Amino acid sequence: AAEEKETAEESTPFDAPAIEMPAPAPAVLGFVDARRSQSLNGKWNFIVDPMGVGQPGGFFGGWATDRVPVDEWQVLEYNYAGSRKISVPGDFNTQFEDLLFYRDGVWYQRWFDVEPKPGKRYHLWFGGSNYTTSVYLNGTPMAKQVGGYVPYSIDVTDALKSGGNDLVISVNNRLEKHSVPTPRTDWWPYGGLIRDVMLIETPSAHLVNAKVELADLSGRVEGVVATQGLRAGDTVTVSIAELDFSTEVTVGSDGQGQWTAMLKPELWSPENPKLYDVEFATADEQLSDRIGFRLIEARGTEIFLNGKRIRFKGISTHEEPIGRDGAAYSKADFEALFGEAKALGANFVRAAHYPYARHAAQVADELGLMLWEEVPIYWNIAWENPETLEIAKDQITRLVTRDWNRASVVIWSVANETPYSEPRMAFLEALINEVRSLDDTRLVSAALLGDVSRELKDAALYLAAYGAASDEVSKHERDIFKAMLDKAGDHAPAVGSGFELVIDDPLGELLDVVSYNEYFGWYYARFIAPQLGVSEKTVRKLMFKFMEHVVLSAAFDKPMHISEFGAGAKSGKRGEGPWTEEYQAEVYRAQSRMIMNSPQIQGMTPWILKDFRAMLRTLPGIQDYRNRKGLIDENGQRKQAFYVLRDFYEGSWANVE
Ligand code: GCB
Repeated sequence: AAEEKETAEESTPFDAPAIEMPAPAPAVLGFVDARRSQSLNGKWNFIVDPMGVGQPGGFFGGWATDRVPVDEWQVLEYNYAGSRKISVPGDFNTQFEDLLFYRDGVWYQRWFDVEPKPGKRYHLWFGGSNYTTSVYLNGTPMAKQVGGYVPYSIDVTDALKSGGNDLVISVNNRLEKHSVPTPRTDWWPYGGLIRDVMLIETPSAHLVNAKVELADLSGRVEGVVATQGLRAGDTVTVSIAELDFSTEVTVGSDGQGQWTAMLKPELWSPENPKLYDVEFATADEQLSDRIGFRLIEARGTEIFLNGKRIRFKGISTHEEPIGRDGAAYSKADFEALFGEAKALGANFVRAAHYPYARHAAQVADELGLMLWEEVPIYWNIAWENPETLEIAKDQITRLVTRDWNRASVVIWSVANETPYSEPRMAFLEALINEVRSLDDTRLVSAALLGDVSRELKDAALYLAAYGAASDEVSKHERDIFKAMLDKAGDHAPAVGSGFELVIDDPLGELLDVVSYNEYFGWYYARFIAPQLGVSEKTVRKLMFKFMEHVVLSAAFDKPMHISEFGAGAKSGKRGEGPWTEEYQAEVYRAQSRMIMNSPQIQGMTPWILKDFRAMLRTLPGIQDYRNRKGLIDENGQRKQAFYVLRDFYEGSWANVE
């Protein structure tokens, strides 16, 4: 029923009846790259359905099977074979010019051959599809997944035919007020089968997933296995040949088992991204993964990796490759993207604002980049809608259980820029509890917004003090500043005294790292200028001086991270003022000074590595539907600020203390 609501605005006499669609398997299937599988990537048939008439059972016949008319007399108003072809993986928005701005229903169809073997189970596995996906196999409705960006699988053993199988998938990337995220975001939620699709074969008794983690610095390693079809008392052998280690884990009646051992592995770090081949074997199968061991901790206001104090020298990203429009989906895509982060001198990447393809964390593991992973709880969500909370929990559960063996992942972020309210606190607390119950070995954070209007009011007065003392502003503006200071009386700040900005969002209490997005040098000037009644140019110039005296801190005895700052620049645009490379570089210089003044800050991930698709960025000639805050443009051309940040990471910010 929900499917119909999402695809048809109002009901007509021709609507399809509601179909009950089961949900995909609740547990994420681990180790997919090590399993026996058949790739279903490649060219699929593709129909755009802006009217939402493909639902099976309706007047228009339904498009859940690949039908062809028996003769010229039979009327069927759709045809897969004659429709256009689309590449999977790959979003549909960027594969066809007419679909760039499309946010609605589409249908994918392909045939595949299989000879199912007795005693095996077959799982259709999706790396992620955006946003509402319904899967039909040989005409049978199999499952519906709501929410993009996370992996899911469907046991299709009973619906498979020997020989040719007709696979039809409807995907709708329309977002609603209650979806996660909501329709308005500063990125483009690319629609369709954006990631790998596989048919995975497992023994009927099989390993579903497993977790392996370093418990403490003595070198103790702990693990959990989750199986299906095994009987209580059956065993899973976990071995790491390089450490001469092997153990038999006995599973209980719930199919789960635990183990612990003193392994003293060589630890993973950005300098030495050591990974071990870890093997999991049952009587019927053998799976393996490359796993690293490391310990991440927050103590007081500091962060420690493997017991050593560190700083996150980071950069934010979106899931977009360099030099190609659309969603990134391959190892090569992430090697190129994260390779630029390495070239920047970064040891950390914030994978904003939603779960990326599984390759992202694999590549980060190999390159030695610490990773921040996030779910799309962005701006305002329907905090009080229980369905919304379910979707959010599904996102974070699937993300965590997919990547909990990736040493690179050190932070789970549950939200970005969510304004304070009681329902928001309850929602995020539920989510944080969910994360901690699944994985208590990583840090939990959220990018906070702060109390911007209060901050800007305080900052305006401070800027007035600078303006009153400056001979670079007009006499008229100086008079405005002086009048303002007179009015403030004793509250008027002295030039050069520290401007203290304290982040006290109560959510900070629930987090391990208090992260803050701030836009000094970019948005803030635009809001302060009209408040003061002076030109934006004046405010922007004063702002750079003012920023040297800003001290950021959090009202909690916890490490602080600047999860965003940035400024827009059109690649190659030179000169003075906003949108030039020089201006963006100046913002980065001023931000570096500000961060050096703020001892609680242990990490930063400026916004953002690469220019990215954002349909709310329309300015012609400059933005053209891209956010231009990248340090490189969409083709990989580096801007001046890239080098400013690299110098900072290799210089003043290089070492702790
Ligand atoms: C933010 C958001 C990010 C935007 C960025 C911007 O605070 O978290 O998604 O893209 O600002 O450029 O405005």
